[in-house]
Amino acid sequence: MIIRTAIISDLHLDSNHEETYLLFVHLLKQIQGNTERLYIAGDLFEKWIGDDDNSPFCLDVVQQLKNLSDSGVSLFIMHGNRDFLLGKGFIESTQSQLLSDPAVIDLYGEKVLLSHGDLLCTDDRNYQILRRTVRKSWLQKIFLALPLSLRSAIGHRMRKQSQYAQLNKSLSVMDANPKAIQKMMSRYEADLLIHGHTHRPNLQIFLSSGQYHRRIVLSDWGSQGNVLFCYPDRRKELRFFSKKDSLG
Ligand SMILES: [Mn+2]
Repeated sequence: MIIRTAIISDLHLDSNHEETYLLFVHLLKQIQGNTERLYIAGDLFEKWIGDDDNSPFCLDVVQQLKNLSDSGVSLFIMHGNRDFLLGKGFIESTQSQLLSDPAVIDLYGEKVLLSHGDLLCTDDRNYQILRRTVRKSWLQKIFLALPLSLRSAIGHRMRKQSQYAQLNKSLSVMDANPKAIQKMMSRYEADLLIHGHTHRPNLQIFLSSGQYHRRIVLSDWGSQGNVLFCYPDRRKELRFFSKKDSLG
């Protein structure tokens, strides 16, 4: 039997996008029995306004992930910029483990740095200020104490504002900054960084302090899904797939 680890990011699951949801269900089915760990490197959801959101869609995704955990796949979740409010309730009900961002993970003896990727977009100063603000725990406590309907409305408005702000930003401002990449990798002494967020799938090899470093960027999901399979012989395989594709 093949043993491997799967890494995904930026699914942006939303009750309005059935196609992506079906790809997600397809992946979970395909990896059962042949994959020992699944890492979700942020933005599993398009939005998350609190673990008490009992909409049928949220409950269903939680159940799907719980079934995966029950089948013996270890599940690791990292916050993205859209779902950083995933909390204890979600982690407990899915039987997953919450990772810090970035997180050092051991992939078959290889030290790998996993990050959502928004921390690397340091050229977007306004975003970094917003990020620091919304991640303050006192602010999150106040937000989570509001009624769900109000949280939903606030989330919707913030999303609209962010979309509007993005219209005026150049593509390079919203990409990962090369210096920020090198800084993060040298701080954690890792020569492989895997992240998502920028929606620009990439494999980059670069020289830094006399050593080769690698960066793998996962893509976002839409009418196609994508998953990085990591094998014990250190082979990595980035697979783009549709519902018809076998991922065994
Ligand atoms: Mn993101």
